[in-house]
Amino acid sequence: MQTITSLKSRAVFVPMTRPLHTATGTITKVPLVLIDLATSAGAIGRSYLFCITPLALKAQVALLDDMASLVVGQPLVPFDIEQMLAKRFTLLGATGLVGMAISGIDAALWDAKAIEANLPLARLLGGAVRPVKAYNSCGLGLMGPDKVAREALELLQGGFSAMKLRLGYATLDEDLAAVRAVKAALPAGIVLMTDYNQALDPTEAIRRGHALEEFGLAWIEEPVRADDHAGNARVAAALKTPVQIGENYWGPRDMARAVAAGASDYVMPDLERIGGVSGWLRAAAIADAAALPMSTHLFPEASAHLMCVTPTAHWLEYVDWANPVLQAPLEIRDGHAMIRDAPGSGLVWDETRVKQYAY
Ligand code: SMN
Ligand code: MG
Repeated sequence: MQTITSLKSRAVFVPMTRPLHTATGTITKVPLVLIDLATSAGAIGRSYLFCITPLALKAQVALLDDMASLVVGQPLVPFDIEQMLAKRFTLLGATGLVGMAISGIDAALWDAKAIEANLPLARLLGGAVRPVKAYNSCGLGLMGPDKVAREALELLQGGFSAMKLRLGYATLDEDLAAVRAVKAALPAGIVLMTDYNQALDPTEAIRRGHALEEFGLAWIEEPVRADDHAGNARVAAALKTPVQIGENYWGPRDMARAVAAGASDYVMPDLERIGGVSGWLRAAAIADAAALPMSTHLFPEASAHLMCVTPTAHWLEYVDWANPVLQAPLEIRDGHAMIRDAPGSGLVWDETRVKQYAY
């Protein structure tokens, strides 16, 4: 039985092609923690965490370094390690940096298992490697109608036929102006998602949602506070446009509560919050049982593999944010993520760039 011989984490702060202005603030550089988990068979499993702000980088690395003591020397059995970590952190709470660390370790364990099995992660999990339908999420922040219209055209590169516009301007009129400008700039038939990043209260979300109905948006994401299941349910019931949430589910049980409350029409768990690959598989079962289309949130490299074993797979969110530190970034062709038929989840660091962007 292979064992885990080391768990190493490093912080990088990498440049972004397009800065992202969301209703919660602006991201101009990407704070990532890169995880390398080595096994006694000589495999290295990798994953990364997106810390939103560089202020969390040192703490995330320190936590992972300390958690290494729980993992090193253990057999390479993701299920057992997930159960052990869940128990250890029950009283502290497996959310925030702790939840992210657990998810990151889990994703690295599965990557190592796939590498040891000499299989792409999708195939290790019993799926086939196939093109995964993706939308372009690299930009379209709160920049006003002229800039978003220009950027929307640029986002068609790569053959994308879908993209996501951030909303949550101070007024409904500004939201409408941004949507109108993007719709006018794009060819007919391009699918447009929108994301409020929790900016509204339910009453305002219903008011704005009704005003947006004429545009035939693919979804309205996180219109209200992510943990307000009742509020999300009110909005989802009131609007014709589907409501999408999920990037802030802390594990499958949290998701199950939101689904039971009818909080959304669509779900989009986030690999680093849902509990890594193990958490994703349980989340996919919940979405399947409730017949909810399931999309991904960030982490397109590993998430593309997971979509190949997600019964209600909907849209892969494509961002290029980790590309500067990847030897072989995820390839996009005709708006689809092209998973390489190579062992693991497709993450290999470009060590020169990792040094260059070390934080
Ligand atoms: C988002 C989340 C986190 C960081 C940047 C952007 C956004 C998305 O909510 O869904 O892409
Ligand atoms: Mg979002």
